[in-house]
Amino acid sequence: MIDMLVDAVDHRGMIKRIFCMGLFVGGLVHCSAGENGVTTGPGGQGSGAGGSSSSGSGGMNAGGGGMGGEGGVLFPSGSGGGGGSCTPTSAVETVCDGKDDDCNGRVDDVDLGKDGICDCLRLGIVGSPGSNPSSNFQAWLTARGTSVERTHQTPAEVFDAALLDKYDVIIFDRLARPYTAEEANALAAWVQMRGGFVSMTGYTDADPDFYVNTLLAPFGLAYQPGLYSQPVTMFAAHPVTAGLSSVTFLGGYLVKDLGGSGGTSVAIGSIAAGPVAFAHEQGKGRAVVWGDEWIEYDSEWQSLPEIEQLWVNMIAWLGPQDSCQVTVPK
Ligand SMILES: [Ca+2]
Ligand SMILES: [Ca+2]
Ligand SMILES: [Ca+2]
Repeated sequence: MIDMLVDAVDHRGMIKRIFCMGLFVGGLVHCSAGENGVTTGPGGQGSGAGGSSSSGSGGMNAGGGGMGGEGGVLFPSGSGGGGGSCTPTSAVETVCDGKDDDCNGRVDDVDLGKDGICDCLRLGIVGSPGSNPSSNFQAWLTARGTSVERTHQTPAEVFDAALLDKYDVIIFDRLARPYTAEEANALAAWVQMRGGFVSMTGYTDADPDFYVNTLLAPFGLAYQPGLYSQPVTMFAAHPVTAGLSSVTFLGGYLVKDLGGSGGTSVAIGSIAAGPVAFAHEQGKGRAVVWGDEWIEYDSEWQSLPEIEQLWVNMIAWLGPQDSCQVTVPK
């Protein structure tokens, strides 16, 4: 908790100094009541710290900090940890620089196309594309403003912290080899810090389909042998499944929660035989394990808008929680 004094305007328009206790990490500031029981804190008059995102008296704040209440509890917009000292440098966020340019409480929330995918996101695809055409998938990601790089299409490439640090979100596609426990631990450490990944499989109904299990080991999740083909229609309520009713699943695998990861795994999508999708949280990072690869194929993009919704949902959920958080369109 941090105590501070702020200027506020009373019902007669007089500026007075009131006492506030702030929990800045959570964006919460509590101000003691003024003489008429109504107080405003930083941002409450559109002229305090937080500035451009404020909206009128009464503690309602238009920024990312949420809604303020009546009677002295305010949720200022925050400022990337600056405790209300944010100075806007632009009316809208346009620069990927680790700073909250527009002081709305979100660092690098750049999304010029308003497509729900942050333009500052650095996305890596590890492995080769599946056997069906999927060029639309990569083109779609690039068109949404993210940087997209495909890597590890050959077995010799090094998988370590230096590679992982180049990306915010990684998509595991058709892998060229199994990975070592050391490499899997590097992935787990990256997730712990802030990384997010989605894994796919189901390419050939052969051993290479299970290479990715070597990387999933620290997360306690594993693809199970036995191919299934039926649309995924059972979804748990989760940010990744919002708006979904049926998603293509052709020659994919069940996913099993083996436990023991130190994180939390939740089944978010199932077919009649069992779960085929899990959402995992560990430290400051997240993962989605999806039992099939058809969600990357052009044929599905062209015919099923829910596939696009799934990807927007996944990337938004997997992206770093301390920056690049943009609004997902419904
Ligand atoms: Ca911002
Ligand atoms: Ca910025
Ligand atoms: Ca975008």
